[in-house]
Amino acid sequence: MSIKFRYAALAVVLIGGAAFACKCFEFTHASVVMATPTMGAAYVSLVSEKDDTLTSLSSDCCDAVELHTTTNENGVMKMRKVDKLDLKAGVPVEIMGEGKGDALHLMLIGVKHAYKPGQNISITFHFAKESPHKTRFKVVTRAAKMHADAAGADAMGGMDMGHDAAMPGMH
Ligand SMILES: [Cu+2]
Repeated sequence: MSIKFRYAALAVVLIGGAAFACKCFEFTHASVVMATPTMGAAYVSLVSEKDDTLTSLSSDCCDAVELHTTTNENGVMKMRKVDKLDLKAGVPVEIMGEGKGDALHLMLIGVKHAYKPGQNISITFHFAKESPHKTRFKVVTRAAKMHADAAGADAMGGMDMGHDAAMPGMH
């Protein structure tokens, strides 16, 4: 095989890869709340273009990233690992923690760096069909996450009167 031919073959592989790449997934509200310096929870809303299955997660940030669900067992909140999550085409999956859907979250285990609010963590999502997708999560305070959750609820149900009343500069 000549060197020229080899480069041509490589070019076909690269162009072919680009032509078949799709956007495939939409990630919104991606945030991380650190619980301790070495453990955190990540939240995101995920939509897949096609039927697929989320099979695992990975990140340089930590020893492991796991999908968890929180269940109430006789008044005791327990977290369980979820091995895979089916995604239906066009249907958003809320990995948004307690009080939303199945109370799913991504658990960051063995975090290797003391992340502060405003910094970013990249997490790669692995799927049964589509190639892996990396998305960026912003580290926020617990208060900021709760505020964002409340704002989302208000957007569906009306105005947040408490905030309007407290706003300075209104005469
Ligand atoms: Cu957890």
